[in-house]
Amino acid sequence: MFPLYFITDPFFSTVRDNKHPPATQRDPHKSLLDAVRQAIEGGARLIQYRDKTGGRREMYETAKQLRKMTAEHGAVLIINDQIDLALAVKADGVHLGQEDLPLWIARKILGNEAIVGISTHTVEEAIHAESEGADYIGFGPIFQTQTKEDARAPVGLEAIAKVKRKVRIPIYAIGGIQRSHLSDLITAGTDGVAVISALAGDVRANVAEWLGIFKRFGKLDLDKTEERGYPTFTKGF
Ligand code: 3NM
Repeated sequence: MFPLYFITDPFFSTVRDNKHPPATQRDPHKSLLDAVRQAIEGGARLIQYRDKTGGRREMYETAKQLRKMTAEHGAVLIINDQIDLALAVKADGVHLGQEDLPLWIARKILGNEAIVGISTHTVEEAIHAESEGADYIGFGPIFQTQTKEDARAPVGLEAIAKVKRKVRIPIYAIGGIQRSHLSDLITAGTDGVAVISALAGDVRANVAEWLGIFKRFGKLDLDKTEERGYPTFTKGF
C-alpha cells in the first residue's frame, strides 16, 4: 500500500510561499491543481480531493482536472464525501465520514472495485468499518489539528497500536501529523499517514522528504511502484 495520503484543502489555493505570487493574484483552481501536481512530482500516488466549502459545479470542474492529472501519472484519486462526484469523474473511490451515507450505498453506486475509506475515531468504529467492507480507515485525529473545524479530541499516538491489533485493513493516521511524528507513528504500527497542512508550502520537496522517511523504514517499495506504474496496495491503490 502507499504510505502517504495527500489530502487537499481549499487553503492550498491561498497558501503563500516564497515561490508563488499572493493568492489574490492567482486562479484558485490553478493553485490547487498546482499543489497536487507538485505532490505527484514529489512521488505522491494517493490523492484525496477534499473541499468542505466549494460549490458543487466548481468542484466537478476541479475534480475532472484532478482525474486527468492523476490518471496520467498512475496516481489514485479519492473524492471526499461525495459519492456522486466520485462517480461523475470516474475517481478510484470515495472517502466517507461517520455522518455520510453508509458504505453499502457507496458500494452500490460505485461498484465493488471502487476504493472506499472511512474516517474512524475509536477502535469500535474501526472494527465496524472493516466489518462493513471498508478498504482502509483514516484514524484520528491523532494530534490537535487546525485544518478540520469539527475535529474530535485528539486520540494520541498510543491509540494506533490499539487499533492495529483489531483491524487488518490499512490504517492511515490523520490529524496534526508533522514530519517529526513519522518514526513514532510507524513504530506504533500505522500503515500510512494522511496529511494536509504539514505538506503545504514547498509541496514537492515535502512529499519527497516524507517518502524518503517511509523508505528508510522499509514502508515504500519504490521499485515495485515504478515497475507497476502505480503503487501496490489493496485493489491496486
Ligand atoms: N480528518 P492536518 S483530522 C480531514 O480526525 C481530517 O478524521 C480528521 O489535517 C479526522 O494534517 C483532519 O492539517 C485534518 O491536521 C487533517
